[in-house]
Amino acid sequence: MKLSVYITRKLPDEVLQPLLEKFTVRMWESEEVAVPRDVLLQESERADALLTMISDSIDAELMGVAKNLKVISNLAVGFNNIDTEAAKQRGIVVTNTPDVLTETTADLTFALVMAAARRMTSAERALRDGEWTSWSPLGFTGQDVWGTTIGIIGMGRIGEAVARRAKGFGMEVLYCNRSRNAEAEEMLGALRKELDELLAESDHVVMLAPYTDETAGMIGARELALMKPTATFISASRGGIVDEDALYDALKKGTIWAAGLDVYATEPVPSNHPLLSLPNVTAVPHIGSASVRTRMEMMRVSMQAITDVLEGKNPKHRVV
Ligand code: 8YV
Repeated sequence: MKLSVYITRKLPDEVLQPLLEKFTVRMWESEEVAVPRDVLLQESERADALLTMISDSIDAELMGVAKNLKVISNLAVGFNNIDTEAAKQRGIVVTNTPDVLTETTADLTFALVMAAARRMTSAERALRDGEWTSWSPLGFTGQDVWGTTIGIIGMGRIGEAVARRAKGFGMEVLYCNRSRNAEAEEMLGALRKELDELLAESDHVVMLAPYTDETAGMIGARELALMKPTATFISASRGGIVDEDALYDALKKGTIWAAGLDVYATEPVPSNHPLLSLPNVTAVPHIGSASVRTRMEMMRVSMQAITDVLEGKNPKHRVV
């Protein structure tokens, strides 16, 4: 009997082909709506492999019913939706999709720096709403990106890719990371700082740290108050790292200049989310890795991981 794979969101037929040839593949047939919890639990009971999204909570309860489960392949580089301890205890392999999304996510992150600094969202809205009625010397003015200082919190692969872009804009690069990143220091001249120093000295603060017990809520009112009133805050890894109420207050009061957001504490975000009401927020719906090429590559990588584990091979990107 063929081994069984469950995929928690509809994926295009052409990328599924390699799995279909080898395994019995079942799939939640919606691209937009997340698989309901009861369906996920039921499907997990018989699955040898799960291909999951960050919106799926893959916890100990699920692993408890998933008696045959050998591999959880997450379609993301982040894997905070998976209880990795529970997986380890049960001998379940967990994989992710790094590398293929690095440059695409860095592009979007840098775009958010520029959009927030130059307040592109509110300028565009004014234009569309017919409010561009005359030229004024200080109309629609923002803050510069070129020649300023960027502070990157979380200097991993994506952080380095953002730093490379920043060098092209003549920026100085500061970073804060659990461990030293010698390559970023030597190749990009990045300077390692304590968090408070980085916040105080940067013109653009970019959050790229993974969501862990250590980073949850690490940016709150105290941290935002350390930033320059002309500075931008960019959230591009996981929303739960930032206290959104504190961010709202800082943006509303003008403690900081603007924010660029790709990620939120709870996703998807309702359209009446307070942060979306602010003119100095540029917000996109978690699209860091969302180029056609990259998403197709991520799917390919996550399917290859399933094939590898089910065929007894070592997958390339194993996190457990
Ligand atoms: C994913 C992400 O595209 O990789 C990550 O960790 O946040 C995004 O790149 C998204 O999570 C889809 O599952």
